[in-house]
Amino acid sequence: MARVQAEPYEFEFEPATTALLVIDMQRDFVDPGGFGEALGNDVSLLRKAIAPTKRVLDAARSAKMLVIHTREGHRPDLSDLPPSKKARGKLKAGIGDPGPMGRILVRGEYGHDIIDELKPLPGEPVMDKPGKGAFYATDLDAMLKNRGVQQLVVCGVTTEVCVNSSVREANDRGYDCLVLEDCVASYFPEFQLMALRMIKAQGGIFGWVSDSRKFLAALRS
Ligand code: TIU
Repeated sequence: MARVQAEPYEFEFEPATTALLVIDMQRDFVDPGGFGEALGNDVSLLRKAIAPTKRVLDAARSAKMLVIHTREGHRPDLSDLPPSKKARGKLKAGIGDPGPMGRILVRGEYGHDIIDELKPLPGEPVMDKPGKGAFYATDLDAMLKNRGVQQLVVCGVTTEVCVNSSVREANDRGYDCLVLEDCVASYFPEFQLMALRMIKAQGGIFGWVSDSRKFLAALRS
């Protein structure tokens, strides 16, 4: 059993029944010149999560933990894109339209794929998800249950959107989530702070919060 210093209290986990979930570290959100930046966001805020997430990813692989990557995006025919999601924001170039890195958030396009720094290894599941939450319209829950996974260590972007949605979905399905605060990021510093506080408040209403250094120390000991 590994023990991580965390808030609101210590997080205990068995690496064999814990998965690392890396959420939506896609070029369109994280890389300069992508969709996120085109919307006026400062992607350097998101890029701070890359190096610590890489260290966590390497350690999880060495510990033989299950590693699952997610990508937000849609089928090329957009048949799984709700009209409400397409219309939201009244964007000139929105989901499905040509963007700086191919069609925006469309599967198979360059911008939709995971950044080079955190490239999945062969054999690591990559879950394509049409929503913000990683459980909605995916087989993530089945995949975790089939492997006996009960706990999740969570990295990725953005903290208040896809990370928070996924952690809430996981919580309702009976998983314990540990979110590593330096491995998740938001375009909005105040949302980063509050999204993490919401998870760990009220005795860990949605889960636990720690950081990469404490997680790595727990895996080493
Ligand atoms: N992955 C994810 O968080 N998708 C978003 O659209 N995030 C925003 O913060 N917009």
